[in-house]
Amino acid sequence: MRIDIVTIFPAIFDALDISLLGKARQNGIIDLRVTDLRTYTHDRHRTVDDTPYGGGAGMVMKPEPWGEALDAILGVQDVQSAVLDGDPVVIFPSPAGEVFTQRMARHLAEEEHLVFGCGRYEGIDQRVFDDAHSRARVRLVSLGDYVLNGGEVAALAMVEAIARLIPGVVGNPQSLVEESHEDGLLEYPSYTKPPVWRGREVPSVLLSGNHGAIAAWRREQQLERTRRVRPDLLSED
Ligand code: JDE
Repeated sequence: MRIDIVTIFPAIFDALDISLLGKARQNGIIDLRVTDLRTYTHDRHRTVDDTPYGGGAGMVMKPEPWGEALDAILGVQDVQSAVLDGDPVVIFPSPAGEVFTQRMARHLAEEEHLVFGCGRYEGIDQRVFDDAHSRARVRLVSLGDYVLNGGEVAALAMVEAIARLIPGVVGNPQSLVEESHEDGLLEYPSYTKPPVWRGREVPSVLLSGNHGAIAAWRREQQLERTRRVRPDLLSED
């Protein structure tokens, strides 16, 4: 999979050089490229923002550097050709977007080419999204109902959630199906040695060797935990 990231803070994505994702890049499973938006400015101060039309607090990201950056990544479209299924998906992390889920991560992990556009300030000139729509499948995607200073940290989270689902990135594929959200429930509590630690015992069923009883206990723990902290997950289908 190819992943492009456009940002004014490329150093934030140095985090993707390490651990499992770093290995996947070395192995050629993921072709990840980070573009500094300021590469596509042409003034002495490398300006990427300006005051909002209509007034208001804060600054808005100018359209021109975004247009040039996306032209370089997506290519310039030859007239009014339709946007197709196999076209790149451009994701703008934004509190105004649809909420990112494990289901969305699974779908995006099947794509050939993802582009993350990381906005700063109070957002990006709306025409950048409208223009990108003519060449790519564009989605505004939110991590949740809170505001970050920029899309970078949200993009990092989404890249990690998506990339680990690509075959070969996570060593043991079984670990992908046995985790929170893959079956719509939260994880059961886990224990390892020693059997008693600071007077706290591992639940005896886990030491019983009775695999049926262990599976039933874990399922009950998942249901109880989900009911208690995330009842919304049980009422959805
Ligand atoms: C992503 N969940 C939250 C923030 C923004 C007022 C203040 C800030 C692309 O446009 C953006 C992006 C971001 C950064 O992302 C998040 C986020 N998932 O905060 C703003 C808009 N209005 C705009």
